[in-house]
Amino acid sequence: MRTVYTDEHRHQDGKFELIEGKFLPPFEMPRRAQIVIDRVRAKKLGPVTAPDSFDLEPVHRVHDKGLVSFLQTAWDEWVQAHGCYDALPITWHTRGFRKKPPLPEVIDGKLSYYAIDAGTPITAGTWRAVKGAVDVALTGVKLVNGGEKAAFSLCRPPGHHAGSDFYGGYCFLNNAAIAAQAFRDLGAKRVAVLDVDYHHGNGTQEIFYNRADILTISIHADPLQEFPYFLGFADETGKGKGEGYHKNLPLRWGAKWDKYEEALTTAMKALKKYSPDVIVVSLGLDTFKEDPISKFKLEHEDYFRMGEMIAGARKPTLFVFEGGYAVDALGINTVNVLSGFEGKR
Ligand code: OKP
Ligand code: ZN
Repeated sequence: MRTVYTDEHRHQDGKFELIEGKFLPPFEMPRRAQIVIDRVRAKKLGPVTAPDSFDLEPVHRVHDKGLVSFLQTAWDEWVQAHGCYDALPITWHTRGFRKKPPLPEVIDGKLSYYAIDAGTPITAGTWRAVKGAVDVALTGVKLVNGGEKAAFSLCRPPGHHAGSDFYGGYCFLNNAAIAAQAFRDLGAKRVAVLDVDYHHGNGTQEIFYNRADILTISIHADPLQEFPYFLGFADETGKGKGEGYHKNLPLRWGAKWDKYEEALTTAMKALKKYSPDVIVVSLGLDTFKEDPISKFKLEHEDYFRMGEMIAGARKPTLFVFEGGYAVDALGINTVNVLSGFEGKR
């Protein structure tokens, strides 16, 4: 299959994230995408194409205009206030505050308003990288919509934690959600998003929660144990018209392939029953046993099987890259899924 890729992602290169009480170099680093594109080329998965440049209309179909323009100007506002340091919030809009507060006038307040964590630095190049990732996703849509059986959008930074009007969890704009909506706008009647990242795809869930035209399914670590903690439980099944069109399959820490396969089998059953015109896969590889921030135990070979199972739906499929932080193994695991999908081991 074809891979869509651009070096623009390198402009998201934060100095620090706040994790476990320490300021550490971000786990979400440029080398992640580099190692994956290197492996795609080494294994001759297929041609690698640069993305087209799209305007922001498909972004505004899923994201609040305020969030989008904030992401474009936040760095300049921050530098003016504080100088050249990564922009991170330290206050959040939580219980006990006004339900719908006005947007603060100052940059610190805006960060607190839009961010969900202190692990997602806004830097000088963030917008450039984020726009590149969206272009990569939308170019993948164009390929699959044009008749390719499958494509791989090698997006970085990832997207599935970003919701209609919030960002965080290393994500700024939701590449997979933008892609899913774009498929709808190009004429697909039903779209399914399958999220296999270790973390719950809370942004994707929120964006499509009351819609029946986009089925969303996420397999992830139990939110009682893992980020993002406050969404992703099994009893969240959609709302209004969307009732029955969202599925969460949380697994406990330590899950190996046996547990994972059960969940993926359940997901694939629901997906086949829905019979979408196209599938978007939020492809995170942080379920790997050596991932430094995650606690599932998948092995290299399990990713072939994952790809084969997804191929079992026999639908046009767009893979959108998400997480995965065991960087040395990331190329192998990613390409294993894609090769498995193509029936090659
Ligand atoms: C982004 B994606 C570690 C906390 C980590 C955020 C993780 C974001 C993951 N216990 N903080 O879903 O791979
Ligand atoms: Zn993740």
